[in-house]
Amino acid sequence: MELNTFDFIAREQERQDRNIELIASENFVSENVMRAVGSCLTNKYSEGYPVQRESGNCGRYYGGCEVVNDLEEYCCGLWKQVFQTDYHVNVQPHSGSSANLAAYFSVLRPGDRVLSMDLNNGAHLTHGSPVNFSGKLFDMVFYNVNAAGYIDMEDVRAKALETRPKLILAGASAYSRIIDFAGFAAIAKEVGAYFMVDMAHIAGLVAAGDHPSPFGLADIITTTTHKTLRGARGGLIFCRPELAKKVDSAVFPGTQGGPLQHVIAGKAVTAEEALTPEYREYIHAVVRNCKAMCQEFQRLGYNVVTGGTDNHLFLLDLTDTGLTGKAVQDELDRHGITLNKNCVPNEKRSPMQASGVRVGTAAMTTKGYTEADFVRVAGRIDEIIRGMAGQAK
Ligand code: DSN
Repeated sequence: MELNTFDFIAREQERQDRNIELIASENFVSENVMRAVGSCLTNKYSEGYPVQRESGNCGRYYGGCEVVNDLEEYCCGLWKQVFQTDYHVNVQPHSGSSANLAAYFSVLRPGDRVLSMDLNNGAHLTHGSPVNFSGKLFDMVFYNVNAAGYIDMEDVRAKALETRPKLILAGASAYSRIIDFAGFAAIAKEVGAYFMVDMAHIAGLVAAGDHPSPFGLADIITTTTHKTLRGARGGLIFCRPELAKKVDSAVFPGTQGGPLQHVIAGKAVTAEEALTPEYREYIHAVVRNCKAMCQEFQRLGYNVVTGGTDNHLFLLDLTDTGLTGKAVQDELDRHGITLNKNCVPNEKRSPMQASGVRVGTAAMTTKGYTEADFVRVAGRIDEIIRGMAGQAK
């Protein structure tokens, strides 16, 4: 029988049901998020913004926007509640990368200098990687992590004083410790730089009070809505009210056309869910589970970057095993355990091989896993690693 698209969706559903999902940036959304994202709102064009937004914009470029205007305003209001902030919010970015692109363009011109963390030390591609628009468009300089893998705040300050960036960026994709937003803000103030935070990974923890908030400290804050926030796939930008016009113009017409109103509806459902006491409990469990699993790996003799975790993820440094992160990722895939290879600080291998793996607990906590379940999975991963190429640890 001939295949159709729904055969692939059924296969993927089966894979998601069967596998143990430890990719730190993934999660499982609710039926309501699915319903919103799969709704009739996908049919609507709505370039522009609802007229009453703070930025004094000129409205939509299409008729028939009365419902989506209300929806977008509703969504914005919910996200302000989630983070208990009076910052302006733009809910239109299609992704975290789009949010970062627009955030940069709201206050920077091509060639301006940005101080950020290196991809190899745990940052995101859009934080200045030479293969990404960020590294191609801006003059990127990087701060380091120290020998233990912690962000080196003395190095941040020294680099800021030396290079005088126009913007300092904090945030990461593979960093397991609390980020000192207050320390970054003080350094940005000292050198007269904008301070931007990409909180995509830890946004759920910020919402639940399990990580210090960047609100009140950063000028611009970007996030995705599908990682620890457990919602529709997309991005958000928050900014101080005085930057609202610049940020809105940088999203539309600067870097995007029509917003995805079905995704904005999904983001609104995500925010409704993030405002519940159950969501806060969920995030507390994610953090608890992560500590338990990380400690089990350490008990089993593994080297954990920074020696532990404060959030929803940790990095195993596999250098001592002689195995690459890629080999371990592939072997775990064969056993139905899904995670991703990751560079470790002072990485000697290419990012395609890498010397570590990143482990996250957000997705399986959604499926109901407890600390004991994560400890059991750590033991299973250890067995598999020990079995690889006779590499007993
Ligand atoms: N690529 C994502 C991650 O896995 O962390 C970040 O956007």
